[in-house]
Amino acid sequence: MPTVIDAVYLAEAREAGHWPPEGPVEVAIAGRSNVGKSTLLNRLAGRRALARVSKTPGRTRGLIFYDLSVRLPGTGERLALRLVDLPGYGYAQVSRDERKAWQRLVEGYVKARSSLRLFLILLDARRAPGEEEIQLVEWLRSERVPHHLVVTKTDKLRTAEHGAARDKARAAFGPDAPPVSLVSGETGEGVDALWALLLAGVCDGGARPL
Ligand SMILES: Nc1nc2c(ncn2[C@@H]2O[C@H](COP(=O)(O)OP(=O)(O)OP(=O)(O)O)[C@@H](O)[C@H]2O)c(=O)[nH]1
Ligand SMILES: [Mg+2]
Repeated sequence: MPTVIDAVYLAEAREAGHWPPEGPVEVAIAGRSNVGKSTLLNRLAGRRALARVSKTPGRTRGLIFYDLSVRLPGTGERLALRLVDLPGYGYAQVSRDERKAWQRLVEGYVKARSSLRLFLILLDARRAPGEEEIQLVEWLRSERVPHHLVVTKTDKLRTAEHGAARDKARAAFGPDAPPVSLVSGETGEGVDALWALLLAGVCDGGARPL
């Protein structure tokens, strides 16, 4: 796991096009409302309260950008990386218009952002993927955006159930299912392995050392 030297809030974009200027390579964190996006982001950053964790689902409306500076294990090289906390989807009380707004915002971001290297889709370990996740994966595939499933809240499962949770996540996406990682934002389990995957994903795409 890399050492996170610095982690700071950069900006929130509530409208398509209002993105901060492109800079370091970006990893987007998406998923259903309340799935644990902000909690995982804090874990990755090694900070307790960088991103706001909410008791009320559906709070985050914009895309929130955080800049991290990390020291890579082994070489000690420094790398700038941006994590993007996406607004949650699938919250029952959200209107059709709000749903459309989410789509416009996220699609606009993905299409506009050449620095986007990896799109994480979080799934609750206790739920099967829904129509939203299936459509999102299909769309990311068609846009040729590298993406990865992250099953989170694994602390809610017994260890013996982890394999089944991975299989359940993959099964919904057919033979071309994206890779799956298992994590708990609460305990930090699986976060080292996820970091390794992020670094492989961003470095392959030509990450810019500081
Ligand atoms: N047990 C457990 N609880 C978690 C985990 N991750 C998040 N939570 C809890 O789930 C709730 C939602 O967490 P958030 O990180 O705010 O979820 P979010 O996906 O950012 O939510 P929105 O921004 O509203 O879409 C909080 O009460 C967290 O404490 C986890 O890995 N295990
Ligand atoms: Mg959040």
